[in-house]
Parts: sequence; C-alpha cells; structure tokens
Amino acid sequence: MIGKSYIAPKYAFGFGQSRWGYKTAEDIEGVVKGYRDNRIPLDMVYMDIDYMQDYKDFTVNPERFPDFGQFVQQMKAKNIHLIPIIDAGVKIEEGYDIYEEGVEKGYFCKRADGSDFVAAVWPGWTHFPDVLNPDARAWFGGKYKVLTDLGIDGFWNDMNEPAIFYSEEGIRALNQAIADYVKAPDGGADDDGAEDIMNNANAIPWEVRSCIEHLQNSPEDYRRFYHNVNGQRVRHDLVHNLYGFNMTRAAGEALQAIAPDRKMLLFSRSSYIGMHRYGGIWTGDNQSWWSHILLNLKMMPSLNMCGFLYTGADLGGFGSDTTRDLLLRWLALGVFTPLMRNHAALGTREQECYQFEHIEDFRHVIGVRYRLIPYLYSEYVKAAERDEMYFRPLGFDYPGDRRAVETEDQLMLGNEVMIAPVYTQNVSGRTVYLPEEMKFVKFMPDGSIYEEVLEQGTHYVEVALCEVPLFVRKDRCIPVVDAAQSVDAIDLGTVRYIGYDGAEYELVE
Ligand code: MIG
Repeated sequence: MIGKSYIAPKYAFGFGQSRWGYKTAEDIEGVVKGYRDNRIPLDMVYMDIDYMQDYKDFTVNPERFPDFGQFVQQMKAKNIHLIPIIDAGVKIEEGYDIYEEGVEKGYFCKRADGSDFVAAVWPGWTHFPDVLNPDARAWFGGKYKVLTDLGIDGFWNDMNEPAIFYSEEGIRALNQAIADYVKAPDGGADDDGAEDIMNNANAIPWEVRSCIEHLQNSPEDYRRFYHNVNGQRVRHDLVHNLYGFNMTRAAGEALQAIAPDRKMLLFSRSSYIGMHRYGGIWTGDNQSWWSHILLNLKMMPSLNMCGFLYTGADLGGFGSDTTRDLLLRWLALGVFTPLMRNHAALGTREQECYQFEHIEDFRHVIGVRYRLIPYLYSEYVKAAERDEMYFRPLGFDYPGDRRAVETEDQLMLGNEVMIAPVYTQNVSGRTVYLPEEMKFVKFMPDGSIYEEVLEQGTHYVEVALCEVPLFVRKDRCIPVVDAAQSVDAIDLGTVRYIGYDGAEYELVE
C-alpha cells in the first residue's frame, strides 16, 4: 500500500565514521589514516555542517577544501565515500544563487501575507524551500547535482522537521516580553531591557524565560508559514511531518534522474510513512547511554514495519561522552543494522575506534560486519523486493509462543538469524530465550567461529566484549566470508556456510 522500499548501494553496508566537528580535508584525511593504519575496515566518512561555506547548502568552503573534486577522487581511490550533510534552511544572502533563484521563482515557504517566511538555523536567517510544491521540489532536488558532479554519491538530510532556532516573530515577542517587564511597576524604570534585567536582583521573570524557551521549534512558528500544493495554500503545522519526507523525496527523485543506473546513499532525520521509497532514516540525536543500545534495538522493527529498511542509530551515542565498553557493545549491535555509523556531537570526547585501548578489538568487531555483509545485504535486498521486514520481533515468527511474543531485547534478522546483543555494562554475557533449537554462533577475536547447538528454552550465554554473537535457526545456514578493509575488497571466493549442515542459502546481490 505504501510502495516499495528504496535500496541502498552495497557500499552503504560498510562501516562509516562521522563526527560533528570535522572541518577540513586534513581532519578527514586524519580519520581515514586512523582507520587504514590500524586496519579497521571503513567505507564512508560523513561530512557534517562545517564543510559548507557559511552553512550554505550545496557550497564547499574553498579554504577548508581547496580542490574538493580532487579530494573526492583521492578518497575514492582509497575506497572511501564522502557523505555530506544537507540542511533544510537556505541562507538569506545576496549573491547566493540558491537564495536568489528561490526568491525569484517563489519557491520558499510563505507567510500569510505572501512574504517569504524567515527562520534562523545554522546559517543565520534562512528561507525554507517549499518541498511540498512539485516545482520547488524538483528545483531543490536538482541542486544535489552540484555535489554529484564532483563525485559525491551519498547524502544525509538534516534539520528537516524543519528545525527552527527562532523566527523573526519569536524574537519580536521576546523583545516585547522584556519591554513589558521593564515597564511593569515592579520592573526597572528605564527601557534598556536586557541590561535592566541583568541589574535587577530578582530572577528573570517567568514571562521572559518562557518566551526564550519557546523560541526553538515553536508550534506558533509552524502555524506561521504556508506551502503551495498545486495552487492550494496549506498551513505548515497541518503537514509538518511531510516536510522532511518531501525534502528527501526531492533528493531521491533527483538522484534517480541524475544517475538512473546507479544506487546512491540517502537518509533523512525527519520523515513520514512513504518516505522509505526515496531513502532511509537514522534515529537522530541519541546519547552515550547503555539504555540507548536497547532503545536502538527496539526501534529497528518499528521502523521496518513503516517500510524503512535502511536504518540505524548513532553508534557509541551522539550526546555525552562514550566509553570503550559502551562503544564495543553498541558496535556489536551495529554489526547487524543496515546503517552502521559511529557518530558523535560537537564537544563530546573523540569517539573514533582508533582512539581507544586495544584497537584490535574494534578491528575484530567491525571485521565481523564485513564477514557478514554478503548475508546482510542479501537479506536486506530480499526484504525490500518482497515487501518484508529485515528485523522482526520474535512474536512475528513464533506467534503461538507467549514467551517469544513478550521478548523485546532480541530480534529476528532475515530468514536465518536471531540476534541478542549485550546491552548492559559490566556483564560477561546475557540471558537469551530460544523459541526453538538454534545454533549459537560467536565470532571470536582470533578469527575462529564458535558454534554450539542450544536446545529450545532459556540460556545464559557468555559473550566477551570483543566477541560478536548471533543465532542461526534450526536447519538453516548463512554465508560468511573473510574480513576486508572495504566492501569493494570483499572476496566472495572465501565464502563458507555456517549453521546447520545440509541447509541451503540463496545469495542475492
Ligand atoms: O543542531 O549538523 O541530528 O547528527 O551532527 C544540530 C550538526 C544539527 C543534528 C543532527 C546531528 C548533526 C548536527 N545536527
């Protein structure tokens, strides 16, 4: 009913490193060197907002990236795809072509009086492209070509709720609240608002504080602007969740037109049912908390049920400082999520895998991902083509088994596998429920694969920090290859099958 799923390129099943804070070509080269020198596999480095010139969409800062086209090729030669971020807001700046074209063609969201709506985001004052208008959508999507022409073949769309720091109206309301306060009998006498508040012994009054708190993503702002949908004016708040959907649709449709025979990576932060036809989704700003590993696990089948198959969380956690054990356990879940990306916020501790002790553990865990990519990509493509789920709750496969139905910290993956990641700190393993006999498989740090048949029921399984566990269902098997440094370097000639003898597996690419 909601349409077929977008299919990501195979390279997008490789491991990606990201961080809000990489600014220059040297920063990115340093990350690639850190991975390659330590022989930790890597296929993608994400470029967060600082690659742009003053946060202007579809620009690249020429001082930070003196020859970006050449840099993209240099990275490609190392099997690294650069994945730039694209934000929703278009900077208001004379001489900036996208701003000028958008104004001239009337492609930005408008206020009730017909003027272009103004909101502040990273670039300062911006306009929002009216991606619900088919013409504006085609126009904005076409801009991705600026970067694909330079060799870029993947994007992440951000701030497309659209996120708003504050609007002109919001700032005016704040000024008014301050003015009202200083004019009030118990306030100061002069009208030098902010200074008056600072000199006042009393706390900033609630009216002013509430105004400040409501500046960001305010429902009032979302009622202040309109879309033009085939000539009909639609108020934004009524279609709020369709904005990110249509921004990503703009990109998806354009990328298909730009390179009809080539798959590109595309995922979004905001979305709505149906957007899965154009791209994937990541789960946004999580925290470096143990509870968020479990949250990651629980979100996967929900998103799959909505059609989003290419999905994953910020591994290691976005906000707050991660720890070595948290990152390793989280990566051991990330081994199975289509999007496997380590991402962290500005100001948090450095979180790249080579920043920690015993780098070999990270090399091993990410290496297991590469050993499984032929299987994982095959199950992913099958799910997309057959309109099925890649991750399922146990109850979908064992509906008659109440214990299975109530198990929410394990998932079925594809047709052969069950996963049960460790998501608590300071443990040497975890309890697992097996709805039927299965083969317990552990990828050991020395490269060997441990296999043990476990009967139906409850088991405590030992899983060390550097081991990756999975379960193969009875009478089934999965392909495993040797680890590789990038998806391109995977050698299918090394394939062997683990699980139950005599079982067959259909490998799809
Ligand atoms: O206001 O681009 O969710 O992944 O690193 C924050 C900076 C904007 C939010 C995204 C996050 C990204 C960050 N962005």
